[in-house]
Amino acid sequence: MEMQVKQLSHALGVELSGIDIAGEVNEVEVAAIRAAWNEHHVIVFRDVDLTPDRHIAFSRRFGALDDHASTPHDRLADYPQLLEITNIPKNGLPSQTRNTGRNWHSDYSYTNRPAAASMLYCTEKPPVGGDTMFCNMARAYDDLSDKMKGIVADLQSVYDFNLVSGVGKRDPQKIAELLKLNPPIAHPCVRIHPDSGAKAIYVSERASHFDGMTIAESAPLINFLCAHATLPENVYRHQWRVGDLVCWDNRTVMHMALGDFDQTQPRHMLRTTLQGEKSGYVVEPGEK
Ligand SMILES: O=C(O)CCC(=O)C(=O)O
Ligand SMILES: [Fe+2]
Repeated sequence: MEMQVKQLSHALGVELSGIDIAGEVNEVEVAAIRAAWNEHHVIVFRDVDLTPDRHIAFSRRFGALDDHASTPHDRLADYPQLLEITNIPKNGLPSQTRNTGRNWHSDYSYTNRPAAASMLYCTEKPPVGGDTMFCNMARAYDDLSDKMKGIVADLQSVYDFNLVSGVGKRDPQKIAELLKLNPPIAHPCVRIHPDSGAKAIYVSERASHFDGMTIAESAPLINFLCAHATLPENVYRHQWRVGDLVCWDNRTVMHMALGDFDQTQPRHMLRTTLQGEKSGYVVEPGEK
């Protein structure tokens, strides 16, 4: 059967069907999925029955997987390639990932190996809400004036783990460990997609400042770029169903998990992360 492509919003996102991604996927199918992914940045598969092994096997067809050593507490003990994002309490304690992803970001931007892509699978969801939003950073870049393109080309965005949403609500000892693992790091403010050559803005709500500038000097431009990128017309909002696998390209997309649901209702997701290239240099925290 041929792969079907259904557009989900104007700016980004398509639903792909006609390929059994839980089974054997051939090279032609991988190439077709990859082409749709490069073009539309977010791809959605519905009604998929994935075990951890099948999730990992399918993800590996698109590149090497991260073992999530930058966030070691959140990976599954038996499957370090799977990150667990859930509000279901663990050993009687609140889950450390119950607020994961609540501000606009690109995965692992605060590491020296920013993620190439992420593949998130929904195993349990609340009856209403728990949506995730995605915005197209390549389109946001293309829409900048030539002058602004010149300005951002010269900048390095500094990512600070302290700006990850919900840090204050996590176990302080674990946070200290994560800050040590992930000191502030500067990456080019324009990221170039290695396959498509597309340029995309690489700034998010987790960028504290631009290297060589103060926090106060940087804030107006960071705020502008984030507001510009997350305009409603540049966003796709995914309403989850159990069995959805949503894959996004972290080089061209920011995303945010909404807290728009009853937190007493379980939500459970598993994520693989495709490793990106090594990038960036460690810097001192920003000065006000
Ligand atoms: O829970 C979600 O919808 C997404 C959380 C997130 O930011 C991620 O998995 O990278
Ligand atoms: Fe994320």
